[in-house]
Amino acid sequence: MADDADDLVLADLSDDDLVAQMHDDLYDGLKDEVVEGVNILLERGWAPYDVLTVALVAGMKIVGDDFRDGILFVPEVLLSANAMKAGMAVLKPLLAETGAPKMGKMVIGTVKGDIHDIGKNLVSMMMEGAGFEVVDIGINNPVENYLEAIEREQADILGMSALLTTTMPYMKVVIDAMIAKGVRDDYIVLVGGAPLNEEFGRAIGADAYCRDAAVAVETAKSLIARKHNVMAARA
Ligand code: B1M
Repeated sequence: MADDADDLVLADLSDDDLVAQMHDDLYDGLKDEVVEGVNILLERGWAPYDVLTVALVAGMKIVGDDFRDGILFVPEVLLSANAMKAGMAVLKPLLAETGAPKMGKMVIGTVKGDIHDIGKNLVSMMMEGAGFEVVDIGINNPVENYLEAIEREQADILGMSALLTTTMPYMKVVIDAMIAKGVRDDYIVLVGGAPLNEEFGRAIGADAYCRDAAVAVETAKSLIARKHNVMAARA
């Protein structure tokens, strides 16, 4: 695949062929080529969100499937993840550039024991693009990090991400600690990550499970609006 890629002029490809090639390049962890592909699609007038979902997220899905099936291994997937991040870095300022008024503040982080951050970064980007202020506390966060950050930042929303079935129960540890501290109802708690589902979100006491970044944005908007309405009614 790499030899073919050497001869290939990405800019000469049709949109469909370019997207297919970008999926291959993402699979092969070819960071520069992925970035070049992103720039070409943008120059052709693609919306940043479409580049993100059609070229990058869909490509990463192929990587994920082959990782699951034992065709790809951690080192290869790391290269793909780095290529994905490089492509996302080009899109980040464009997605955040909507000039929308600030909607609220979210602290987001991946839970303790878990270092997956691509989905969390994508949620952060989309939330910023929708006008939210986002404070990203990174990966592998123990409960203390979350509690300290939401208080320090006076956040409206706490977002937690987990990609492993072994780390997703830690979200409940965080929510239980919020309850014990008497601050649970001061925040909207949103959770997400591939192994979660709605039932899990309900069972651990989150306000909502978000299937993807777009759902996270819509859910955050509607729950923030509801919170503002309740506060206005109380005033
Ligand atoms: Co990991 N890994 N990984 N991995 N990895 C998975 C998650 C896995 C499903 C692969 C598989 O087997 N099919 C599997 C978990 C199995 C399970 O728990 N049942 C797995 C495993 C096993 C592991 C290791 C244990 C492997 C090993 O070491 N033997 C290890 C664990 C390390 C650790 O965390 N302690 C490991 C390591 C890695 C890499 C380091 C190589 C790399 C991470 C690089 C990085 O993130 N910087 C990696 C990757 C890339 C994956 C896959 C292939 C892709 C994840 C991803 O980035 N998806 C993944 C397979 C898969 O998910 N199909 C896999 C793209 C991303 C856009 O989607 O993260 O789902 P996602 O985010 C979405 C939604 O879920 C949602 O919105 C996002 C955007 O739409 N969302 C939120 C996510 N967080 C949210 C938070 C919110 C709201 C929505 O808050 C409000």
